[in-house]
Amino acid sequence: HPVKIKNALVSVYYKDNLAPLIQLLNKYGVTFYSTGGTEAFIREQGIDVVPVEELTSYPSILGGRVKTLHPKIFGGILARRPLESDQQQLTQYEIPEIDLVIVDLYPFEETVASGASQQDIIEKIDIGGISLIRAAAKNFHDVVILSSKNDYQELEDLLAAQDGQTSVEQRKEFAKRAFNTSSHYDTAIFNYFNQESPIPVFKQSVQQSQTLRYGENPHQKGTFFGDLDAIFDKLNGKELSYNNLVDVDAAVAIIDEFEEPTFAILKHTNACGVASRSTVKQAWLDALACDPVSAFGGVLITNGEIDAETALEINNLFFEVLIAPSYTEEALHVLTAKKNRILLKRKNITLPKEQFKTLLNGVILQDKDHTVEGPDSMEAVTTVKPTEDQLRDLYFANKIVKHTKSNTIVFAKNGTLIASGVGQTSRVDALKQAIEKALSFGFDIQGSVMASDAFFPFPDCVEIAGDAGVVAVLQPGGSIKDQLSIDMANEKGVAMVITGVRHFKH
Ligand code: 93A
Repeated sequence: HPVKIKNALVSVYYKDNLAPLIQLLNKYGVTFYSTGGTEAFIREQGIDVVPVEELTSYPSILGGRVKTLHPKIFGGILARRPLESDQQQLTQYEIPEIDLVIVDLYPFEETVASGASQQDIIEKIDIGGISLIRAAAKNFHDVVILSSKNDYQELEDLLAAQDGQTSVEQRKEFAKRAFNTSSHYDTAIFNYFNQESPIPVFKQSVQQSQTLRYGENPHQKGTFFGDLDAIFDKLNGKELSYNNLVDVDAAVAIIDEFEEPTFAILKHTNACGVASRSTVKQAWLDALACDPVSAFGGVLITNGEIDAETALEINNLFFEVLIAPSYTEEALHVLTAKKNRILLKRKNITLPKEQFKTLLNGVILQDKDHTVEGPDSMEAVTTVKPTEDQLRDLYFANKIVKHTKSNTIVFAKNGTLIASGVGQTSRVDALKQAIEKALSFGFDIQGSVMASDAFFPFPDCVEIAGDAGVVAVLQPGGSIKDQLSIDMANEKGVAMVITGVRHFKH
């Protein structure tokens, strides 16, 4: 049912954006009740306002700790309008109905971040404001709650369009946002008291959620909590599915390893093509050549601009998603011809450094795998030392291996992924898969380098790799039988480097 606003309680810490809303409400004849600073602000607008002290017949006490915490205020917010007994009590105790509450809470997080003293931080735990928000949101049936300055404009628009009224659906939407504000606020306070293991607060993830068409499979339900618009501009295509999202996440993670123009093609979160070249187009052609069979229906990502020429090449492939930081207009013209394919333009924003995983009846929170060892962190342990070119390829292979499902073996040559074995239950199987794939696509393994995500428990992998033509091997080391693998490398004339850092991806 539509509600016309008669009385508003306004108590905001930051006053930005408030003036136009107050002016508009004033035009609709709204009566304002307000706390100290806000009251002064409203008066400065030339608008009349009733101090809460006048309503409660109580001063603000304890240095402001108790300002609005009073039945004359909460009664007017919480009273059930349709309930006769509530109405009688409002009359009996001379409590005005409050049908709009605007609160901007004490800036708790900001105060913590500023390095303020404990005393200052504790004072910024808002009690009255959070209670006003909860009360008004609970009574959304009759009350509008604005708990963020981002919502002021929206209410102005609604009121202007609806003759000063709001609908119950609109009030419920504001109530939802209010509980998001209050839960976020309390999580921040909890984290301050619990600094050893704080709950990460993804501001937008809670507010923004989207129901997916389905989960991993059509019989599974799925919802994404997050704000894709903050990361990408979607330029074309259908809605991202659960599996698209998982692959897009993996694609973004791997491409961010590379500085030079690089293209990566992913299937089921694993790279089936990666190449670094002097141009994006050449990177695309060489990434595709790695495994054109797997590339079908894949997720494609680059760190450079897609021009028309590159677009025409990509256009030959059926793919699900393409991600790039920019596209020329001609490239977009080419690529948007097919309506379903998803084109994402990546924005320049930093993603969270941590990740969640659910398991059993809980969740794991861990740091993402940030490190990747370059030539400076590679200790050559064999008689034969890797050449400069081989070191560069080992680095390239190491960047791919850490983003590929374990157990994994990656072959690379000249800044190109030659083949990989992915997600195998034994390292030898991963190696054999890599060899077989490389050969089946006509690659000469001779001269390739090999990276392994974890150590070799036995010398067999090095033996097989050496026989296949691999010239340099990267591994973290750490097996009690490391020496056997090193001896085998020496026997085969293969260079080996040890990084000391394992990159499992389960
Ligand atoms: O210290 S409080 O928790 N006690 C209260 O009763 C109370 N009521 C509103 N803080 C309280 N507020 C907060 O005061 C609001 O959330 C808002 O942040 C601030 C507005 O104060 P002023 O209008 O004096 O600037």
